[in-house]
Amino acid sequence: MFDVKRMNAFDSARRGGWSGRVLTRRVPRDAFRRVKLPWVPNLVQMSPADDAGGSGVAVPDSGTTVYDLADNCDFEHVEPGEYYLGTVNGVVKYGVFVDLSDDVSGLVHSSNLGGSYDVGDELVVELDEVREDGDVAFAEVALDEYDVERVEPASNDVGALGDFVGEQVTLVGSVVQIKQTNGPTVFQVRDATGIAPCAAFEEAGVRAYPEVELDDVVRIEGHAETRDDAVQVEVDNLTVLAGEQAADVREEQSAVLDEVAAPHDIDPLVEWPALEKLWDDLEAVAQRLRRTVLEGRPIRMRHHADGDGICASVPLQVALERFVAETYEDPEAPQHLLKRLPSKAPYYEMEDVTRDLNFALEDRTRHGQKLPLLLMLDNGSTEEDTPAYRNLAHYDIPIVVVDHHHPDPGAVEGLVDEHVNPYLHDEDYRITTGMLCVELARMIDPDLTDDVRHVPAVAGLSDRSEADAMADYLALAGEEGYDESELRDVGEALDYATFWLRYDDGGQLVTDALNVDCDDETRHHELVDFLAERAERDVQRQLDVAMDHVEHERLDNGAHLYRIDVENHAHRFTYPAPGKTTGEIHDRKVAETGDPVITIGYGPDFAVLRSDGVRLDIPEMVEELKDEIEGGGVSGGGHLVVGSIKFVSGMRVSVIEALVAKMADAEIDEELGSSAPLVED
Ligand SMILES: [Mn+2]
Repeated sequence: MFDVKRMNAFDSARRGGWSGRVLTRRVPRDAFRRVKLPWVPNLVQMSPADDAGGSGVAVPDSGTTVYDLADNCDFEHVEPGEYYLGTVNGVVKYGVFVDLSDDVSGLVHSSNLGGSYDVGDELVVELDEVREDGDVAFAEVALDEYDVERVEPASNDVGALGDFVGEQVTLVGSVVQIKQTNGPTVFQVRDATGIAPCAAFEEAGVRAYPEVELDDVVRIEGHAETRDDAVQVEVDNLTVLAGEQAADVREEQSAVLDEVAAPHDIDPLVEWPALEKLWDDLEAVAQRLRRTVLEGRPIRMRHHADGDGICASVPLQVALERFVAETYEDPEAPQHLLKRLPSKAPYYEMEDVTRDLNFALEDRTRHGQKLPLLLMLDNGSTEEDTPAYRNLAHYDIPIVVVDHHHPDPGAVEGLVDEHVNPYLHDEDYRITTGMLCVELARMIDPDLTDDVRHVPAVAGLSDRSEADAMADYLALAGEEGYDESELRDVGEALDYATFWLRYDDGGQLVTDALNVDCDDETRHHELVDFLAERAERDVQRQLDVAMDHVEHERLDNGAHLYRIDVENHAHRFTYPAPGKTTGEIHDRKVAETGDPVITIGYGPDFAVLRSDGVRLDIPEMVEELKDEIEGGGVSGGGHLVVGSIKFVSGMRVSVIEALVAKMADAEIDEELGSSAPLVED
């Protein structure tokens, strides 16, 4: 029996001989690929180092490195001539079997063994031989002093998991969702290349790894499998990384994510200096939205329930859906992470925000999702939005606004994270939100371009934009086969569909009507014809009745005033609603008279106002009426010449009388029209 000291890291550490350095060696990513031990006869036949008195045990110089393989290392990590920590897992007559990792084991023949060992003992070995049958033999190495270096396999990229189905994989990344199913706990784990579901099973419906929280950096060892045609990792082991290790991962991945989130560099659909002023702002939003997707945060879109709002939100939704699908292995991710909803009011109402918040908190509880980012489109710039924003501020819900309504920057500043608005660049409503968001959608996914060339023209016509660029946008839509009347029909069809959809997003119906991500062009045209025809018929029906009840008077300033009781002299709860009915009557009277015209459509407790050629200031008038009509309960607003006002029904006569008196005092200004609803001084 040879008296060879049994050396292992623990013993030498105890004797002070171990440097105590535990390093992590990076192995090339390719090295991870798990391979069956190659059949290479006698390829690796090592000659032992200096012989220790014929024992067969090599005694190298001191100060050498011994590698400690992580459990999920494989034979790729074993190199001839290097030293490894092995653990005895079996003792036989002719030697001992050692494990270097879960997958790397071999025999140390007694001729290569210095001492006697029991199961569980550690010893340092080197590769001795790989036999023809694939069996591996090791030889013990006697070391006085050595450094232990930990070897972890390089982690896999989520984006390349599909190449490793059926194989062992390691992921390092952040947890972006923790969902408890009736079976396993599913952790959605993000690295710099994508997001993958990782299923860990404790017991049916029981939370696995309860210590893991959202945003933790984790290391997952498991197997890549396919489930419903998508890649999923079956977790064997999950470790939460802490301290510096986690910080390093975060930093490294964050830098890559910034690059991946960068918006695509696109050329605008038309050359338009006014739009160019907003380009940097749009790119910042594109970056923000892509980053939001990469971080696993849901996005909730709220848009004005009109043609421009649809033209803004639908292309963005499609672009984001495609980017989510690219980022996530889970094919259902787009429907879980993106929600688009119309807002009936031209601002973010308490009713809407309460629903959104409730929904977000429920998703967090039931599906372990992060709280969403709120994306406001074609509204959201004004003081009226701020109570809802303040409610969201109680939670981690960032707000991004893309709008072209006249903003109150002072009011929303500090509440919104990004705010794109032409008024912030000395431009105005003529750059519609649909025009802005088509470019934004293309920055997120440029492949969408062919689908959306006609959309800015629809948006511009729906919102009566008088932009110079409208000619270019109409020409662009012309190239796609749309003439102006068809584009107007698309806008009318959207308006009509949105009216009946009420609080629903309309899904495929709306994408078919707009012809974005629509797989059947014929259906699109037939649908638009049908909806636009119905819309026109309904408007005509409404006006046939209402026009007989329009009251006319001439105001002191010479303007025509038309009044219509939309509650009693128009069909209720049908298309068009009071606002549009009033607008249609107004447009007809403007065309008929060619003079300055004001139109009031009133119900029991509200009035809708439109004016052309008269310098009204509706928000100012509302403020005055609030003070002047005691007990009137007056509220409302809008823009200079388009707006609405609410009051208590018992005070209607007083409120409208006072309102008309103010209108009669207003200056005539032929330039000011409601076809340009948001023009200000
Ligand atoms: Mn708009």
